[in-house]
Amino acid sequence: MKISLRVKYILLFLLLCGRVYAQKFTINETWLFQQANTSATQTVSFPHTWNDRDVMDDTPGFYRGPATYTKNTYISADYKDKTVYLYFEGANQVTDVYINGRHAGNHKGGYTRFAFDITALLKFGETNEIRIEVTNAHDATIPPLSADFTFFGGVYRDVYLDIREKVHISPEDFASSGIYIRTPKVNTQSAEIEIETLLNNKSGARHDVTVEHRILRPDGKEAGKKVVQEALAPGKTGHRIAQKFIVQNPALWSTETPQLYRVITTVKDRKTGKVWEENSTAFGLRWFHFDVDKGFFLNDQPLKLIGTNRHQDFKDKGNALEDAHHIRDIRLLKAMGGNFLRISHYPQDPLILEMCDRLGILASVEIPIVNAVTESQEFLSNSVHMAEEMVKQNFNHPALIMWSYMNEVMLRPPYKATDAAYAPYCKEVNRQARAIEQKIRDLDPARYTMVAFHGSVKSYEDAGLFDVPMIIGWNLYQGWYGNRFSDFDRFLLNYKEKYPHKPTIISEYGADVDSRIHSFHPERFDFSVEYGDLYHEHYLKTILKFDFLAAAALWNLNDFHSEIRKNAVPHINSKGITETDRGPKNTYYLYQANLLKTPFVKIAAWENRAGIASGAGSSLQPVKIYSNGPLVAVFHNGKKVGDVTINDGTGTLNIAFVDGINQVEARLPEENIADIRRVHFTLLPEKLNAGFQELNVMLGTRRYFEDKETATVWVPEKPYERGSWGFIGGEAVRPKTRFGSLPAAEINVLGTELDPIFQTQRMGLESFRADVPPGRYAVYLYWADLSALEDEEIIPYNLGNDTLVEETEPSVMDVLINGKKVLDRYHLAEEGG
Ligand code: GCB
Ligand code: CA
Repeated sequence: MKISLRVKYILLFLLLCGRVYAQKFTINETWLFQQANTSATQTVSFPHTWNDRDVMDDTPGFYRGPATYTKNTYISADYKDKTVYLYFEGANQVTDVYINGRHAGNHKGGYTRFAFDITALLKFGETNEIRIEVTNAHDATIPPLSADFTFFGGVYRDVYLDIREKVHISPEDFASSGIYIRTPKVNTQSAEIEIETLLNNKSGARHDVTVEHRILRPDGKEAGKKVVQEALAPGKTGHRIAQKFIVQNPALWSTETPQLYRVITTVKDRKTGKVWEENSTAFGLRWFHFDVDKGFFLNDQPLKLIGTNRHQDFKDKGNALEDAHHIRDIRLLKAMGGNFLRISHYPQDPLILEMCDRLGILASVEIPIVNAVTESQEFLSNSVHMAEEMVKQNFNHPALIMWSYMNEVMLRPPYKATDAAYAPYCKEVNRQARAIEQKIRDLDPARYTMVAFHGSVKSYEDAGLFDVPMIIGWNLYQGWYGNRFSDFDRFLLNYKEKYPHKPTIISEYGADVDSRIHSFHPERFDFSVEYGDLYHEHYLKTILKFDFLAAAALWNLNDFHSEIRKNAVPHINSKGITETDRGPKNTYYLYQANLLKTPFVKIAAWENRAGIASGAGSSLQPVKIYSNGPLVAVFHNGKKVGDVTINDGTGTLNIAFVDGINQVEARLPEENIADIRRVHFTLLPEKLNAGFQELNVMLGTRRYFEDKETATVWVPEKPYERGSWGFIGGEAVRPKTRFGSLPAAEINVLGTELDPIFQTQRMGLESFRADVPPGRYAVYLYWADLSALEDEEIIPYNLGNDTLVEETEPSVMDVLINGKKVLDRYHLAEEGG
């Protein structure tokens, strides 16, 4: 049986006290699962999603509809005088629960927690049937409506039975902990702590209770204690108790010292002394503010916030992750040197903020209003409800500094700016933003609010959004979706001139990287590792230079599922600095080199390489090093080959690679740390007559491609030269977009995962010639008809960079080898699909 970390913690805590007042345990195992579109059933465990596979297959779309989970479980007679809650950490997206056939509750929204009191529906000392109905069907009344991430359906987080005494701390205030801790005044001398506790009395009798709050310092010493007496009327829920403390010489929470206080809340019967409930809540003492020109300050110290966004999915698992996956992600961010997390685009597993508290990472969290709103009161009230859940459920985290609620909400308005309906739509966006903003500020005036805009000042002026949130977040992709890197700087300076009094962060920036693709001529949309580096090198430098940018969160910590995408890795958004399985990309090392204070050195990943011989038996190849040291010593197959000077975290050195294994070692001389990487190099002879073995060439591209599974290296084309090899005639295909042409087609090539090999081609090729020595050779032709563009949905977030559909003829060709026809009028689309 799986017991999550937190359950262990809670049980341990209670066991240490020697008494059990409340039991909260997962009921994740053995649910009978059935999708509404099939009669097949399956036994599954939570976390579960029904879309882990169909979002990656070659059939467009994935199941979006209803499904049920059923479980028969024995509920002990020992619980008959208790209150039993069924508690969900999250299910996507509308959930209905039935206990023994009777409706227990409904919840809307796929990313917030919820709890139902199921006591009255249970049969104690008997087996009970729990049925959960969940649907992830599109629902115009619930955000998100559309987005660049996959809406996996299912009960994809833990579910608990939460068993309490009749008198207990309420989980019914929007499924919060029932304890709200505020720290309205904190400085180095003292801190004010206000604790608000909500009590339920679910019995038919009046109860007189004492409520004790004990504050424990990070070192475990008591820092204050107060006891109040309360009378709880029969059936009274949400009874409010407020308590104030002043703590001297507070141990401050910071990114360097993420130390946590705790409040121990004990509820006892006044007459008998029976303990109804005891609860431990972590909190931190810190203060912060945003300055329009100087950025962010924590405990009066300036602190540039640099970090990432994060999506909650993983390779082959969809969004159904184990706790250990969530924990690992925050560790990855910390190990990168990051101190900021934008929890995008929705509230995530409770462990995320818990880990931020413990590791010292400041955070923002948001509700998932993405791309657009529905112009209806119901959509707004669902959004406001979600905002209240978000705030109340995450209230006590010292790591959290910002609440957010709209992402690029003017990116895909349902109307063109010239339509009559556009102005009313803008007005409605404004009304909804103000309503949510007001709700959040009422609930929590101690934190900032933020809304993320895409790079169009005009759109957000149209919607009047500049004066709604306290902080403007910019999602900027200059040099990716269009234009050049320098337009990022120019955009920000123009904006700052126009809006000098608005605290500002970069809420997103990023470029797709397929770590199998390399290029010595990196360009926009080639998905190469090298272009990703150039992009992030430029952005990071600018971000560090502009003091008015308080924070920046790169897009994204991890590659994530976006079913509709057709890039180098179809169905995946590959702007992660780690892969979907969290293997680091070179960009991750780039950030480590720039942000880490501890000595760091890493050789760029590129294991399977090939190149044409440039001397006797070797080929001179650049090797990139990431480090925070001034100078890195580099060794090749045991011999020192040079010292690399590091600038802005990187340096490059040419090494004469030999055919076969090349061991590269990079060492920081002072620190006694080193990195070693083995490169498998295929040396291509200058003239093919000298020992030719194998050649894998991609046409119409300057990219290299590593097929990591078979350790096959693909090299880019070159024009034919006598004695060597190459193409004769034709032109590289470059699909046109509004922002210029692309180096590869955006097409999901079916039946392969090596899409980039197929996504480039040379049209009108006369021949491909290779002057090989006489012998017997195998010729493999890999091809796809890239003109066979389907009529398809425009990706809602390509920021205008969609491929323009052109009228083209399907490819039909004859293939001749050494003048002999082997294929006659071969019709690619018909033969290959
Ligand atoms: C954005 C969106 C984010 C996308 C990202 C991208 O601006 O906020 O959801 O995934 O761009 O990669 O296009
Ligand atoms: Ca494919």
